[in-house]
Amino acid sequence: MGETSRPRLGVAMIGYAFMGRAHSQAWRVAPRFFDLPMAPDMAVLVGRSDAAARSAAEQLGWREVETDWRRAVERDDVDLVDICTPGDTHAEIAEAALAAGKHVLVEKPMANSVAEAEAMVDAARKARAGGVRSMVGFTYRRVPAIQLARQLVAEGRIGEVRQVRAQYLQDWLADPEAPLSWRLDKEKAGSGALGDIGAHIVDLTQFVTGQRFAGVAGMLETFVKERPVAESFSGLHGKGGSERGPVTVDDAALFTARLDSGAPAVLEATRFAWGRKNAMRIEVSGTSGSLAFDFEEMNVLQLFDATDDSRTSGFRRIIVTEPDHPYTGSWWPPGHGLGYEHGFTHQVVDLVGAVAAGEDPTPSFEDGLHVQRVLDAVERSSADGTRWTQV
Ligand code: SOE
Repeated sequence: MGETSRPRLGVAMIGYAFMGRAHSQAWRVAPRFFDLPMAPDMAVLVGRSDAAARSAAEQLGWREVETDWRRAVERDDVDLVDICTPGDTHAEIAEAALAAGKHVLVEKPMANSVAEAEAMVDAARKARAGGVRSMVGFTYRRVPAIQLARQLVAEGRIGEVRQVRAQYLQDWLADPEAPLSWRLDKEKAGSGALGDIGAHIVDLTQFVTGQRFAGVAGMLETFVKERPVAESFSGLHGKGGSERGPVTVDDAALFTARLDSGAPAVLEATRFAWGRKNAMRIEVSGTSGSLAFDFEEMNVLQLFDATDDSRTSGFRRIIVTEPDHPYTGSWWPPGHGLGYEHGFTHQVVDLVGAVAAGEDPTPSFEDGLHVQRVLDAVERSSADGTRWTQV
C-alpha cells in the first residue's frame, strides 16, 4: 500500500520523559517495519515548558508542540492521544480525550486508584459507542516470547495451569542514596514497586494463563523511608542534593494469590534486588509441562514437556526470533534478536490495526481496571496484616 493511500492518524503525545521517548520511537519505527493500514502522523508533543518541549519534539520527531494538553486533545489534526505522564494525570486527560472523540493509549498502571480507573472505563464505554478506541500500555504482552507462551498455554502444551510464580526484580533503588523522583511519591505514582512493576506481572500472569486473579494476600515494605531530593533526574537515575524528603510508597510488594481456576500464584515486585536489572520473570507449571521466561533473556522461552522421553527430557530453550514467531518476521533475519523498545513498536502496530479495523484493542480499559483492582486488594491486604482479600 502506498503511503498516500493510507488514511492519516494524527497523534498527540503527552509527556516526553522515559516512556515518551519509548513511545516516540515506536510511532516513528512501526510504519517503517510493518505494513500499517493507517499512516501515523506525529502531530504534536505536549510538555509544560515550551523550550524543553520544542527541543524534545525536534529530537524525537514531533511536528509541533503544545504546553497545555487540553489544547492538544481538542485539535482537529489529532485523532489519538498517547498519555505518557505520571499516573495522577491519566484519568483527567483520558476522560477529556475520549469525550473529544479521540482514541486513547494510556501508560500503565492506568490510574492511581480503582475509582479513577472506573471513571475511565465509563468514559471509554461511552466513547466506544461512537467508534472511539482505548488501550492500556502493558507493552510486555507484545514481547514475542510472551505471545508464544500464551499460545502454548492456550494450546494445552503444558496441560492445565497448576501454579504460577512471577517476579519483577530491579535494583535502581537499592542504594539508599538514590534520589527521590515522582515514582517515590504516592500523590503522583499511586504506589511504588506495586503499581510501577507489580502491575506488569499481574497483567502478564493473566495474559499468559488466560485467567484472572480472584484473591490475594499481600505484604508491602518500604526499606528506605527518606532520600535525597533530586537536583537532576533522567530516566531512572539522578543526582541528589543535601536536602532530604520522605518516600511515600512501597519499595517491595510480595503477594500470594489464586487465579479464577483456583490455581495458586506467588508474585514479587521489588526495586531492591541488587544485580537484577530488569528481571521480569514468569514460570507456569502445568499438569504436563512448564514454561519459563526472564526478560533479561527476552528472546528466549523455556519449555519443559513432561511427556518427553525421560532420559533426554529437560527445559528446551526456544530462541524466539524465527519467522513463524509472533512479530519477528517483520524485523531481522532469523536468529537476530529484539530488545526492550520492540514491545512498544508492536503495541503501536496492534493499536493502529485495531483502530483501522474498527475493533477494540487489548489490553482494554476494562483489563486495566481489573489490574487496578488486584493492586488495590494487595494494598488492603497488606494494611490488614496480610489478610486474604478478594479482588
Ligand atoms: C521503572 O521501574 C520502569 O521504567 C517501569 O516504569 C516500566 O514500566 C518498566 O518497563 C521498566 O521499569
